[in-house]
Amino acid sequence: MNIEKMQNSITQKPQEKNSDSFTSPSISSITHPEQLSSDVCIDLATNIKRVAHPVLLIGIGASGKTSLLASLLNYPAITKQPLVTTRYGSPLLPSSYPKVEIRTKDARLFYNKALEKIAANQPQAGSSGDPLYVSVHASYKVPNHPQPWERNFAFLEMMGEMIEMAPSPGENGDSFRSLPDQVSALLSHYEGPLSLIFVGPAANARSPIGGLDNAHPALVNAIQNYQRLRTNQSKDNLLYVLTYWDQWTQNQPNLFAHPTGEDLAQALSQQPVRQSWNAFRALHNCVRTLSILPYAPGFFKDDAQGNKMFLGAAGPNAEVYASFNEAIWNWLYGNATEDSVAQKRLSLKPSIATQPPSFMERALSYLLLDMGKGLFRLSK
Ligand SMILES: Nc1nc2c(ncn2[C@@H]2O[C@H](COP(=O)(O)OP(=O)(O)OP(=O)(O)O)[C@@H](O)[C@H]2O)c(=O)[nH]1
Ligand SMILES: [Mg+2]
Repeated sequence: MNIEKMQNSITQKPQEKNSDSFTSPSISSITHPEQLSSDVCIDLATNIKRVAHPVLLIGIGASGKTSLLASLLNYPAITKQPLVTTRYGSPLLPSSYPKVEIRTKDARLFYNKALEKIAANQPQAGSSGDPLYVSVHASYKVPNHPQPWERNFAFLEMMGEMIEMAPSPGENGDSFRSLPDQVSALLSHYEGPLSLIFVGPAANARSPIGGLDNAHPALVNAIQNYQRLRTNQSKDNLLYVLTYWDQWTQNQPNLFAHPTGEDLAQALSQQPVRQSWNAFRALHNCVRTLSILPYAPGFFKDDAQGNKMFLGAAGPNAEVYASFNEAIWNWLYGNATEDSVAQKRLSLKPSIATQPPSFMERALSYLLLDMGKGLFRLSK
């Protein structure tokens, strides 16, 4: 296995020259992100709607959100014929947003440095630890079309601690922290379809407050908060990403690369994963599409201190990691084309598409196997 090559691969994403570095966010900013006035919440939702399609990544600490985003952004640089190429996109924040210049700089730094930070096991987010929207301009290569299809995405980068269990029972009367204003602003005020990715670990996520047993109840709470706060959910597309798929399928390369619907159903039926999976599935009558994807961002290795080192989505399983990322880029393409003037859901790779379910499919209430390679759609 050529580890050096894989390490090189993680530095290949085109990087803008910027020598700035992050400072670690303080604990209080993680648990108390900057509050936004209702006017700023509305401005934020309106401004993002003008320039981008929002993608909300939600999951607890160490569930794999940042690794997923870093791998997704690195995918074009390490894949032979990528579906998509990216660059940093248009500014997303309204001028009324507190410390708008610093937050915009943080988001740009994230775009440029996410992968390096993951590889070095260093904290992400910005200097404050507040949730960020990272602007990513994507150019999709459309078969038989000379011009690419272009769209700006606003990816949420948030520390999972913000939605975990509150340290002392009774804080705000809740066991869990509620969603920060940066997220609830979009749920309450964004008119138009959102793409939501709920990140549920299949195995062993290391969380400051414990592993899987805490991850899934916190995710249930976040899903219920989505349900409670979201005003226009009938247009939303939701994806449950079952991360740590590599750990769950350890030593079973075929299962890792080619899971069937049954394999996936088995992984989802384990406690405590089934709690968040059931909460997610319960939204099937309310939203536009629900999908499920087993996922791993790339190759990890324990270093001498026992820390996990991310060595990139290359190496012997490169094609599998690419297929995971392609499934997500393709899903986003479908969501964003439907969201654009065309109002028609398109697919670059029909085999990994999520189309709205047909009448017959709606009559069914179990997992539909939608593709051989990763993205499974739920019937509505
Ligand atoms: N084996 C394996 N390890 C993973 C996977 N996803 C993430 N990790 C590891 O878990 C660590 C935490 O992942 P992150 O992507 O930082 O998790 P996060 O959800 O962004 O966590 P917060 O930012 O604290 O909310 C990473 O440094 C990796 O070492 C995965 O799918 N498989
Ligand atoms: Mg993170």
